[in-house]
Amino acid sequence: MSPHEDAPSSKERFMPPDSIVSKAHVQGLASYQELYDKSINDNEAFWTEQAEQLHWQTKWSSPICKYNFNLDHGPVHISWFEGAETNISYNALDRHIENGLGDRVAFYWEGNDEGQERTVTYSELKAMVCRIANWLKSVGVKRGDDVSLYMALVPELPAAMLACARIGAVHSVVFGGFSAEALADRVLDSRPAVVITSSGTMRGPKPIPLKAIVDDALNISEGKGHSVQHVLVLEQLPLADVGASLRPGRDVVWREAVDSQPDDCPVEWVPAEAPLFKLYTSGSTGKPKGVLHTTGGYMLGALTTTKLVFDVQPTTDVYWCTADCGWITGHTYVTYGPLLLGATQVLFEGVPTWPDAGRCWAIVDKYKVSIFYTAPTAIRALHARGDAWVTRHSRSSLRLLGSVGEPINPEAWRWYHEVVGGGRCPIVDTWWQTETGAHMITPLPGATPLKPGCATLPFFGVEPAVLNERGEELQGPCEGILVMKRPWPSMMRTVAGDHARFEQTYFSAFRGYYFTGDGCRRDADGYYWITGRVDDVLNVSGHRIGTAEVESALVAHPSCVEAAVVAVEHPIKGQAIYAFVTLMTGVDHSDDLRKELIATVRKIIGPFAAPDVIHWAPGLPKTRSGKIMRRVLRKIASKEEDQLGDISTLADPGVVQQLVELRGK
Ligand code: 6R9
Repeated sequence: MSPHEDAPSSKERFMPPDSIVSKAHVQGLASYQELYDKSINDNEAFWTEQAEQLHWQTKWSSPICKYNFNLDHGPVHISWFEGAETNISYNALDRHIENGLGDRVAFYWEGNDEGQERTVTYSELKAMVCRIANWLKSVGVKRGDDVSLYMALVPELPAAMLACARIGAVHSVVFGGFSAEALADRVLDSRPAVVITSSGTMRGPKPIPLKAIVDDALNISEGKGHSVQHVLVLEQLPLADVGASLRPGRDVVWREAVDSQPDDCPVEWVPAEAPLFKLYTSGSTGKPKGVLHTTGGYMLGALTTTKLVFDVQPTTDVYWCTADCGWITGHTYVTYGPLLLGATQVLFEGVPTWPDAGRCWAIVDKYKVSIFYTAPTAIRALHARGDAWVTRHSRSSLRLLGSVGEPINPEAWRWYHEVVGGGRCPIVDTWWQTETGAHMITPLPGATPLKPGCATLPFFGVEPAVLNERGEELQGPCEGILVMKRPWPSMMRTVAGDHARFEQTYFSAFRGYYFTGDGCRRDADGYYWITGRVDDVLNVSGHRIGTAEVESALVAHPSCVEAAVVAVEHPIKGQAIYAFVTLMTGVDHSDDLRKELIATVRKIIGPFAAPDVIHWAPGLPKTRSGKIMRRVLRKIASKEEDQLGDISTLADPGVVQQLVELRGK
């Protein structure tokens, strides 16, 4: 038995409320189990039935899925719906309009500043998508060509993604917070002829000069041998205000180039396995890899998970996912899933703390948001500002909450549940990855009893296994490495341009399995608790401890708002635990507090997990998507900050110097 088996959190249960169960697509655990068993025992029948919800111009041939996961048997390959033709833009737009839903709101857009708002219906969105698609065609973009997008979260961004998909082009969205160098790397890898961007925008109080960054990136790319032919610029802020200029012959403004295009553009019927998009993501080594997703399977994964995990009722729900389209969450749960379902959603360009920490809840009340999906890092940041920012808003429209991106510590979970959700909204803690394309391990709101901090059970058709380091499958309650035994429709197909890297990263460590890179614990109820990346597993005196578990224990202390744990070498224990701790606003650090924090970890996990060092951290080094960069923390902890390597992807590189100064304090 794992030493953490009797952690208090594992005894807590939150049953699905009757009000949710009675309307849910999947009602009760027994229904989930029955459907899950069917999805595993007759995978073909299950996915065939689900796929009937979508439009296929040509049907697939049997079997629905062909694959090889085992490198010993030849190259790894995965294909779904061979022989079928479809188009995801048709399924997300035309299909609903043909069903009479053209006047339904697709987006309530809320800008960075209060008072900036737009409403876009499905018909209007389709017209916008067609105009962009016609412009793309006018500059020569064809099926299979790459297009890079570097924009803020305005309706034109998902519209541009759908425009690419409409004509069979492959989009590659780069988050509008990446630097010119990072953008150049991605442009050099996918070599697009066209880049779509905007002049610039505001993020909180800060102007972001997107076009100027694109210019810098394209200069770098040109110097390295790739010239982009066309840059389309949405004039969000006047060009002059953000120091942007247009390069004649290459750059055109949206108003002139796109607005005059026809409102209709026929869809290109593409094979189910036609590439839909590339999305660059970092691994533990090397430069970011272009995760490649294809059309048919991804479309089905996005649709079924959005429908069943968020239990979206398109006629009554208003759905809001706070992710940017620059991340996989924004691809699947902003652009594709909700539109495939015909849902109405909020698109928010700003940040949760601008102009104040109540912004999210003001938006929830304004649009009567019923489903809200965000990341633990945002939840902790809002928690730190205190309850009053939440409780001054009604939030009575909320019925379901979601979490994604990292393990959510039970303390943050409980705050989200009790304070944000008023105790009445289930939380779907969705575990998945850029590579998986869609939710993999997640509760279903009308079916799964919840345990705070637990991603619970596999989604339909997903067959996880837990391995030990020798690659043996563990049975029953256990702790080990999370792998997948079979493909699911929305899984990545390759690393763009580097299939060997795909095989090496995901299929070489354990033959016959997809390796997730995450560790997990399976409890006696068969629930999966993600313990964090296996590269972050600590081994203290022979005890395996997930960084996330220690972090979660630290955050359980009322003064601690965020914690990040790394291992440092220890002569006797092998590794010692070194914890960076961020305190609630207004709390001062002291030796007594240090002792209390250590005592909290001893109490929640056990004495062996007590941190040897507590390092006060006013902020933590994070990527722009909010993931803590433990690599940087490890260097600071081991006094090797002279060997930090590349920290250009940090959201705030200044945090490093602050941490060095606080060492030993
Ligand atoms: C969707 C997304 C993937 C990694 C993944 C894991 C962590 C994501 C999680 C979670 C615990 C959850 N992760 N969701 N860990 N519980 N609910 O975030 O994709 O950016 O590729 O990150 O994030 O470690 O392996 P991506």
